[in-house]
Amino acid sequence: MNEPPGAAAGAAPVPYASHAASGPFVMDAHWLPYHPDPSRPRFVLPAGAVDAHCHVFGPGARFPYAAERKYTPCDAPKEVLWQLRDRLGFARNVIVQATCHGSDNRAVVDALHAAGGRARGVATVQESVSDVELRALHAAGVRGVRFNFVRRLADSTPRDVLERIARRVAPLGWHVVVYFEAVELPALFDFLAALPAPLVVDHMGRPDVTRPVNGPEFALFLQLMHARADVWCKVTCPERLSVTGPPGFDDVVPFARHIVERFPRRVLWGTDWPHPNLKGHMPDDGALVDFIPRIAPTVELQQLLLVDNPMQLYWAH
Ligand code: 0GY
Repeated sequence: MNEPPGAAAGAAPVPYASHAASGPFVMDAHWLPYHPDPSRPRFVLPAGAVDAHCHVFGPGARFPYAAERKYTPCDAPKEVLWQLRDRLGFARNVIVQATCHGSDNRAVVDALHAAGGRARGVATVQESVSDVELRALHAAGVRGVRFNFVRRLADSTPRDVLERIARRVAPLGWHVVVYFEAVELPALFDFLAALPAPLVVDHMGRPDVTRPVNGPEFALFLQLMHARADVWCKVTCPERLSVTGPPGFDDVVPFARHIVERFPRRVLWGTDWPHPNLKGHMPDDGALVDFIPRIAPTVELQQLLLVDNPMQLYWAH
């Protein structure tokens, strides 16, 4: 991947792969940086396709990583995300606040302002956030908040606080993005089923894909999808969930395809670039795009997954 198509005349292009943290930060010793030169996918995305789960990291020199972070990544700035978007054939991005930035949303907001309407965001806020701040986030393009229940990533927040945040953002037309692992769902189920805002679940609730797709663990996740009509699911991260691994991530296909076919109007897809905290293998993002037709095998399902659903959730209001 060479020049960033959107680079301003005369400005030095940001190299695709710089792969270091900047400012006072040093990336973690075993950090796997994003792929240095993703392939152009064979699968041609539908016009207007949205990468509905990706992040920006820093650069740390400009947007410092949070003191309470659990990891220090390599910088992954917005200019590189735009290069990836164009290389893969996406039209738009949904940039999700990553835990390494805590509740300081400046890197995401900066990216949204720079995106010319081609990006929306999901923020992390504390209960102390003011209404003025929420309105400014909305004006920048934020349409949701993220609650992270994965303890290796974020300290826990009391549920009554989360419930009050959900109640405050719902009138803005926002939703709550929730990230949890399947083993936590039994304890979270009633809380999630009652949260007073639409829900978007990251990475299918992280099923253990060594368990049967028709077994009780995945059935509980499907029960959550059935429990309310405003739960959406990101059928993302085969590279994170797979035990059989690349190139096919075959063990993830039955789970994702089941959700896509059962809930075609409530699914989203994203790259998860720059793929934080992967161990052992960094995917080629082009190959990830080529995974899509295996989980959404028809043109109609692909149009819903990649265009209509994310546009409804992020660009309709
Ligand atoms: C993801 C997954 C992970 C990290 C984060 O915000 C984050 O730090 O979401 C993970 O480590 O599983 O969706 O990016």
